Amino acid sequence: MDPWVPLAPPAAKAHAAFVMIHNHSDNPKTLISASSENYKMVHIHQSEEKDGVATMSMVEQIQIPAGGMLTMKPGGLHIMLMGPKTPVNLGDEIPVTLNFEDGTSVELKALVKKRHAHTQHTH
Ligand SMILES: [Cu+2]
Repeated sequence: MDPWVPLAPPAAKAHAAFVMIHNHSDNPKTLISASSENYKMVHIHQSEEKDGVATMSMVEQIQIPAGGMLTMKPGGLHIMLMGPKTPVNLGDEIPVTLNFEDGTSVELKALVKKRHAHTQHTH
């Protein structure tokens, strides 16, 4: 639901994508990877603050309980899109595929929007 990418400076070598994932099934679902044809590499990252310093670490997999929801947001879990193959502009829809452990996948179109000034994400 509501996938989006904050607009980054044109020279940015990576973009973050945020999405809310609802698990409507009766079984837990495990997100294991993400991909995009528009980027060279895609990782799932977790941002956190340690001793006042923002850091990001790679997430191997994330389980979403049956009937549960996973919320990605600035400063937390995000999809890291690295190495854009084409320029990214406001209003673009970036194709992102989420892959789950059970072999299913979900295709998203992440809308490029302006971010709020207070949610900085730097690399
Ligand atoms: Cu990241």
